[in-house]
Amino acid sequence: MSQSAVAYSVQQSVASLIMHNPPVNALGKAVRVGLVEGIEKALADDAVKVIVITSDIGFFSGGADISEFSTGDFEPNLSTVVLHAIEQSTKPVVAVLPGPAFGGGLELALACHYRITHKANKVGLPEVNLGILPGAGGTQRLPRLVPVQQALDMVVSGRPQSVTKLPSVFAEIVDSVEQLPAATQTFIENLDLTADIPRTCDITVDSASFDPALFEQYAEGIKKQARGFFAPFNCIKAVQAATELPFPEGLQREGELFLECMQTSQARAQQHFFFAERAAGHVQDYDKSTPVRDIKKVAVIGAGTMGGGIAMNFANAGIPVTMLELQPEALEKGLSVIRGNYERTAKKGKLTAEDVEKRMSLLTGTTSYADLADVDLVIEAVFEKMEVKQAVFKSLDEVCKPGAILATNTSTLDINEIAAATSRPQDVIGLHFFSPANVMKLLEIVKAEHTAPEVIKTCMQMAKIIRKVAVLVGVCFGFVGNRMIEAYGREANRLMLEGATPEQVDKVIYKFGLPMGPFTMGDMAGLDIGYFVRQSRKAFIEHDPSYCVVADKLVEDGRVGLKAGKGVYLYEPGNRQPIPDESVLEIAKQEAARLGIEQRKISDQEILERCIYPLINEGALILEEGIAAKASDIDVIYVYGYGFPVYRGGPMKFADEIGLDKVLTAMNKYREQLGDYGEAWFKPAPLLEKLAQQGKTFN
Ligand code: T1G
Repeated sequence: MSQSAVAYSVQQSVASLIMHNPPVNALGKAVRVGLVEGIEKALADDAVKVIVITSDIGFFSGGADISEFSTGDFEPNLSTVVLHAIEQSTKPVVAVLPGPAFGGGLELALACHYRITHKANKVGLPEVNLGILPGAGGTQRLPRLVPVQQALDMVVSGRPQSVTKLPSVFAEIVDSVEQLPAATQTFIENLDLTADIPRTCDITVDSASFDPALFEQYAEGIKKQARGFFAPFNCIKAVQAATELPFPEGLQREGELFLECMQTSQARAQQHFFFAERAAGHVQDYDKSTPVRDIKKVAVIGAGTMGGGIAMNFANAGIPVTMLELQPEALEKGLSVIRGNYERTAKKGKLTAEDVEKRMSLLTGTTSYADLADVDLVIEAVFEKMEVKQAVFKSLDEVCKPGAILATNTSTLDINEIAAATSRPQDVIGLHFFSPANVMKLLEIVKAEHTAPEVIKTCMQMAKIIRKVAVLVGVCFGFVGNRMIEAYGREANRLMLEGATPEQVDKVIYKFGLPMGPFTMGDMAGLDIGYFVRQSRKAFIEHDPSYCVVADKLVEDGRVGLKAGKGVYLYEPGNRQPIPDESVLEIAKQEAARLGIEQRKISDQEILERCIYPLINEGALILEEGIAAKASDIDVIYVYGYGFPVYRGGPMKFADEIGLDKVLTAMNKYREQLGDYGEAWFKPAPLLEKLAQQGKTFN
């Protein structure tokens, strides 16, 4: 078996170990065994003078096999056995990288004595994104080959680097991958086989090459963006060890720090999320034989905030977009807002002036539906009112060519009803972008009752082209993300009635790891959004007289949030810093008295449980109804769409980690404790009850 993972051949005194473990040459057991066997064979063969390690697939290697982490097949001996055998080889070992080397893949290359690649290639140490750190010598060898600061940046950020930024790592960087075989041959021919073999482990980091305070300053510098994470700080300690300890002890220290990370719930959560993200793209609604429609021309209906952001995604991907607005001035405004967005990005150096012009040239405006006759995909982003959307779809149905995909960006309305306004419901789908649409990576793709499989498949693939993370969901109010957030917002408002302050609730949720608490988020988004949704949802909430009563009063008093300078909090002009406002607590107190709710001091733990567990419970109901195909899809939606901390894996993974029995017990406790309100909103989902009783998990 190991042979098929690493092919061995000898030609003109060169032994080649060619990794072949598609799709990314993950360094699973078969590859590790194959590499060791290959090295042993080459060392035992007197005819062999030089050893080459390379790959015959697109990647050099995507690193350790992450799926082994949860199966227990992962042996940390990649470093101590495999890479040690390579580095200590008495014959020179040359790594030839035809493609990217990440994680253990780059560590494998660093353990070789020479490295050759081509200038379009990228390498990286992304382990920190899995809640761990490079555990096969990467934190010890990289600082011996590049400046310590650059090593820190690579290890702590996990970001891939162009090889051209790492000249000291490579013996040769050729212009193109096609030149690699000849360049390798020439390199080997010119190799002085009598010279000492250059082993990275023999290099000592020059302590004068960096400020001793670097590591402490670095840890201080990442405090904000790495808030709540564990691994980034262990990454810094591991690189620091490379500058303070001899190689063997440094490797030992790296191993300790690696295992410390591997044992955390954060590592389990982030490794879960790695696969969850990819699993979202595996849907049962189509297969390899399902055709895909060409998307060469797109139209967006509505040039407002959402329409403009949506249009930018396609222009960024080089796809021409026609924006339709019936009012010429609204159209002009929409296009100028887009130009302004691009120019602001250019000012930050992320776009050139010609990039801006190229993107703008792809955007055209029209006030006439007739101009949409030949587009392949239309995305409607008009006012969130069913009659308005149905009128738009009726017009689209009349002008668009057969086979054009008609998508709505609605965030809550019933897409089956919108589809019914056309003669082609099979071509109607939901593409729910999150605001700001040109920034947020999440795209909820909503399949309606009659949506054709090829329309779903086309949209799932188009999402990748516009660099979105797509999750396929079903039709219900709010689909997945917004339906679950309703329970979360309801609880936050109810807790305020019961005596918690908005800042206490926000602080608890911020500490849990979300970017901001529910009240700060509501003020930023605008309290009027929730207000109008509640107006359209009277049947759903009328049995609960306390439902967001304070928020409703604030909106009716014109306090719609940051944009009005006052919402739940007050805001100084031009300043987004929320300022607590006693008068809001007074309103809560009066409303509580009117509703017969006794105010009390509420613990942080109760606040956390009452905001997060109903969110999880709603997720269980969504799974039961088949609105989401799998729990990990809900996790992807919450991490990418709502900033749920990735080191908790998403709401459903978080529930798995603390135990569904704990969630169920708490749901029943509040159901009991909160009387009619508890009876209305804390009824455990049958799926939660069943899995908890069976000792199972959502994922
Ligand atoms: N292990 C197992 N499976 C992997 C994998 C890996 N390292 N990398 C990718 N896959 C699977 C992936 O799940 C998907 O499967 C398919 O390959 C294609 O992936 C000791 C301990 C390499 C940039 O973190 O970043 O080394 O969904 O869709 O867009 O220090 O995959 O088709 O069934 O992402 O071309 C460190 C993780 C590991 C890199 C390719 N390495 N991978 O992107 O394809 S820990 C990483 C990626 C480690 C050592 C430590 C990307 C990619 P399926 P894909 P892609």
